[in-house]
Amino acid sequence: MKIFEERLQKIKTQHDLLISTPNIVSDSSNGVFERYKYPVLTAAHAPIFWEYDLNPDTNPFMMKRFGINATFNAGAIKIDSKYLLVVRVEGYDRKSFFAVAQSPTGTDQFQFWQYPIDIPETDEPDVNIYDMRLTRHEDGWIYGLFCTERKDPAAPSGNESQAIAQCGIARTKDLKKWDRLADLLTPSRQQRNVVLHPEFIDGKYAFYTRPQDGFIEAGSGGGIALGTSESIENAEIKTETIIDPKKYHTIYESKNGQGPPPLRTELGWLHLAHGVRHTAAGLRYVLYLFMTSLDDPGKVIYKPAGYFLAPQGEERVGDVSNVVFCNGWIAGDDGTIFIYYGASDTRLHVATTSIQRLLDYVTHTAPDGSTSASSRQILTKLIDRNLALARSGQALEDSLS
Ligand code: M1P
Repeated sequence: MKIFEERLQKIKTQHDLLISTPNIVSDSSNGVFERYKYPVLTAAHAPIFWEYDLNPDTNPFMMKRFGINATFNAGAIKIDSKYLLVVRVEGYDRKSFFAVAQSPTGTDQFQFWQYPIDIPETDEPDVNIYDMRLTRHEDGWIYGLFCTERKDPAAPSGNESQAIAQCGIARTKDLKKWDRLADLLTPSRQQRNVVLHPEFIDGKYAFYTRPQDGFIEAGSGGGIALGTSESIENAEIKTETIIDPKKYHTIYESKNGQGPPPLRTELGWLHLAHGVRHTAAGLRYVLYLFMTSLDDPGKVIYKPAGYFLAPQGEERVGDVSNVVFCNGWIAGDDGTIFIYYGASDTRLHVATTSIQRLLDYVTHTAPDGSTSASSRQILTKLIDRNLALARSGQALEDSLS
């Protein structure tokens, strides 16, 4: 009894401190966004009553009975002034499920609702579900599109890794009760990172997809695609048109994927996506931005070169290191944008910025010129302009040193 009580008290004190510690800006050096000192969610944020049996008779040593390994890659939405995340929660058993975490500020004090979300199954049960994108659609529903993963029935005997990823679809009004719709049908045998566009396009539901050849490799899949479906209850895309291709010697050389649903802005649809490239140390995942036309959401009109946000410091290390991944952002009423990004498949961080800054960033950062010479020319032009300003007395001489 003594062990139980001592441990419970200690665990409770640590948990209370974790939830109540205010988050503070730790880095605003690039002028584009602010990073924060603490992750907004970690495995340690899981409620104590999820991990422990709180009955001293059945758990005298106050042991964990259901371990939470990681909390990351969250869909995001604001309802009634609450910042709500549908978080990918992964247990020690490697299975992911979804749970809602709520905050009054968007940057700290996130607490999980009592129960994880009960996502109904289709006739073909999911083995693993993850990475939900929340879309408040103009039809009045909130949709959650997520990856549903099952073992590939064609896997050769002894191959316990070969899997098929597809897009599951559920909808809700309150994030509490969810209806499951049929999985999305597309021409691709594998799909991940599917996102529902918030508005109808030509009267149809529109989806960003990521066709891929294998479970990991996008291969001939090409990049981020756009496709439409007459129905959402039995959604089927007949044609996927690549709108943002992967490309040699870029940050999205190996694969890419739409992040959260795009934001409608005065200049166009603002997209946040992840790009992946191979390195000698494995895959590196970074985030980038691009913009598509309001008149033609399939047409990219701005695309800054390179990454917008890359893993830094402790973000670089985790179960799958060198990864940042974003599937949720929230546009606040005052124009603040909260970007929730998973770090190395382990924990969840937030970055804040404003719509004005993001528009400035996408419209004034040069596009990728595809070669070293082009990058050097872009930089040389900037240096020329700055030196001319200094010579004319419009820039501080000492800013040139
Ligand atoms: O492990 C990194 C990421 O890998 C997948 O993303 P993608 O399909 O683009 O490779 C997803 O499993 C994602 O959850 C994960 O963060």
